[in-house]
Amino acid sequence: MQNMKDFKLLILFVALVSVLNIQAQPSTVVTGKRIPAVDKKEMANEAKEAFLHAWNSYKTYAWGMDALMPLSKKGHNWYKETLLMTPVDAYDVMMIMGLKKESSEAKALIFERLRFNIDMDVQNFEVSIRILGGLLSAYELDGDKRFLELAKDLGDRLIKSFNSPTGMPYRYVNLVSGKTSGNISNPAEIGTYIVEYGILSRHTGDPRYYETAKRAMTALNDRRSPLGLTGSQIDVETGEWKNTGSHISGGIDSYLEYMLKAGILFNDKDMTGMWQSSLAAINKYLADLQPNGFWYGHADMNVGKITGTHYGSLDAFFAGSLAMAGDMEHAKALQESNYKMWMLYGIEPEGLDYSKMEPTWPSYSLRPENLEGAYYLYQYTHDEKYLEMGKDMFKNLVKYCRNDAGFCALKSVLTMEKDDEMESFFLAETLKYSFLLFDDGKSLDFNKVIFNTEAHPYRRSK
Ligand code: DMJ
Repeated sequence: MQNMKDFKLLILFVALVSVLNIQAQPSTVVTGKRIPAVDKKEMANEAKEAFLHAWNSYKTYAWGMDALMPLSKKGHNWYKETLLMTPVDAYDVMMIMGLKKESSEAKALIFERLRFNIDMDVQNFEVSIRILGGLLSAYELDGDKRFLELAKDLGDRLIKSFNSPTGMPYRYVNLVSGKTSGNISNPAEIGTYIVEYGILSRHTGDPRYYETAKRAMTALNDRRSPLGLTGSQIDVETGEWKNTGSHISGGIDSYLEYMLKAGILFNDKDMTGMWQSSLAAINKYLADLQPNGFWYGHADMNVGKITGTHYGSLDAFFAGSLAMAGDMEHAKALQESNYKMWMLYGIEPEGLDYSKMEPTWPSYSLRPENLEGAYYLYQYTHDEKYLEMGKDMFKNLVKYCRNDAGFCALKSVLTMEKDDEMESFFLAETLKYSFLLFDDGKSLDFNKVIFNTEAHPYRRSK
């Protein structure tokens, strides 16, 4: 952001866009009374119905496997044996939505089949945010100690990945031998553990998990450039940067999110300090005010000059983080851009060149971040505009992605051709945030929890 004058102009611009916005339905005024354009109860029910359709399809075609393939109408596993990605990721949504029958069948499946004593290499980051994260929120919401026992068993296997000369974790770890691989990693896969590991420490009384995850984040933070930016690839053995491109997108995103969230969840001043100085650098060097709105671009971590105007569905998470950090003006402006990206074709593309408003990567993977942004912004502002945004996005998602056997990712938002994929995060995150946006705190109080990057909620400490 160049200066305050620019930013004030942007706010005026954003206000004008909001007034002229023809896609979001404004509230109607009838005989002096403001009738809300969004029926929250109806929308929460639609989100719940969508969840039931996704879950019942998983049950019918992919029961016991990691994920559903909604075009082939069969399931698939990520590795040689199942880790029950979908049931574990989706369990807390069932609890939150009050789906008793579904949650008890998922719970029975988890305790009957889930085990980690399997000789296979797994991706540390994905298994941590989905499985460890899901088991821990299941434990907090349900109270059954067996969830914690499974989480501890998994945590004790994954923690071996941090056994590198720098303390930053390898990308892959064998669940039995602890053998590691994948020394060229990225900030997200190095710095997205402290929330889950901290919760594991809290419930087991063993500080080792938290300390290990924090050491890795600190090692990464110590290697930021003099401008305060991180690159996108680093060798966890030598600490040498392999790619100095900086941005807020996939590969860096949840590392930023976890500094902010760990600071709040564990009242950790070191984390808050790291987040604040990272945010200052990001706002100084990556924030990009264009005639069509406010975005974050790409720059070299050592130069700090924007050279790439790429944004995308993953970047959209940052509106929620900005709001949580109290940077409301940037948060509101960015959520306007998020919504614009979504409505450009009716569904957002994975990648967008925002200077031309042209997709650089036209697929859609059923991602949650844009709806997550609307949910966060609504929680902090109670401005109905975010309900309207959420309603438009959700309705289009159902319109273009639903089929008779679940919900499908899209090969291209230009053609709306469906793809044979329904990731577990669609249930864990996309449908959870959609439901919570309209449920208005009835099932889960936003102010009492912090979500991990896979939308698993944990209680804030007193
Ligand atoms: C999820 O697994 C998590 O939100 C992660 O941080 C990013 N990618 C997906 C959803 O898009």
